[in-house]
Amino acid sequence: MRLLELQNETDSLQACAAIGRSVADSNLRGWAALLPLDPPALAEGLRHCGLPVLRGEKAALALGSIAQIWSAARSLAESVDRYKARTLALELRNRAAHLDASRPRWELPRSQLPKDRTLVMGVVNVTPDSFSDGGRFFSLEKAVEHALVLAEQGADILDIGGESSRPGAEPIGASEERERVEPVVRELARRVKVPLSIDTSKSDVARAALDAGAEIVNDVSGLARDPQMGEAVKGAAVCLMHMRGTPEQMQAKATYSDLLDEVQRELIEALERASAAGIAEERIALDPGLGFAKTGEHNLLLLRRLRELTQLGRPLVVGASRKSFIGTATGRSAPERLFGSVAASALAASSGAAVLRVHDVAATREALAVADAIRTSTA
Ligand code: PMM
Repeated sequence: MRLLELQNETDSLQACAAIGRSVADSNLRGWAALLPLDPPALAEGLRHCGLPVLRGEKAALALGSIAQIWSAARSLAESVDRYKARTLALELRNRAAHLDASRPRWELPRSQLPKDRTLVMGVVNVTPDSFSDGGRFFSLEKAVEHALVLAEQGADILDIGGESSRPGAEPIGASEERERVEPVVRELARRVKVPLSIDTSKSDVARAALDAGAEIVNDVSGLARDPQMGEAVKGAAVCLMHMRGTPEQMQAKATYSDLLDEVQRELIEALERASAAGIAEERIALDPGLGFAKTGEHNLLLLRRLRELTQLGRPLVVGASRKSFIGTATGRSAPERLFGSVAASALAASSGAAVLRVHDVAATREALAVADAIRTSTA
């Protein structure tokens, strides 16, 4: 069960297909709750609470604004006595409440992130082969110097990575990755106030970076790759990204029958791994993983319907910066994708992203100042 935003004809037809309706309606717009047919008391109850309900062979859609869906789900949760229907009604109410709420806080172990604006996570790649800036900052001095510039430009978080995760990238060993990032983290922890994040899927690297002064672990595998990772990140904050497989073979897994549904389900699995490892919910952010087991079209759809992911109740990190779908739209090579990247960041911020992971901090900060001013205007 989840909430869908039907923005256009394609969304409407897909929602009809998802419920298995033989006569598709192309004119459904606004928000809808996608409901299982079992227990029947759920769809029936929401209809009784005033929502129009469309039934299909496989599922049902209850239509309304977020506030209407929230209110109907709340009334149903209070009135229905069957356990399963009540549990689902409560879940629906919570999802609607998350969608309507201001963005949830991301609590870090030591630092306080600014509350009043969309945040910028500056990318510090200490790699010889990252797709957009590979090799440019591949030494301790260069990486630190670059990170200091990003901090000066207003980065709220610095994300340090020692292994390229571009499609097809060859993995490196934990000790090599650790040798690349640990000294950079240690030096930055001494020299900047900005909270540091380590971009790794390896528990050894995460532990070393946390010891050296990082407070966030940005795991592109969402704690799926290294079984020791949960234990390693216990005292830290985490960013759990969606992907499938490893960077080497992930693009072969970019097949979805319902992208938004599958990404949400797999992010919920990552949340469950984090919770089983004892990580407090307030310490977790989620990321749809643009470009990771996604085609260009998948990236565009995830950005267009990003708001739906806020129903999971956690802050969203989005990394669109310089990725190839921006090159497809603009015809630009990776280092020339600044304007396109800034546009994607501003749109993501207006659709619910809480943190933008970017290479170009100064330009993104300015664009987000405008996006935030528009988003929060009350006149
Ligand atoms: N993208 C890259 C690496 N790490 N982490 C998160 N959370 N989200 C992303 O989108 C993401 C990431 C690949 O980009 P890069 O090679 O330019 O760092």
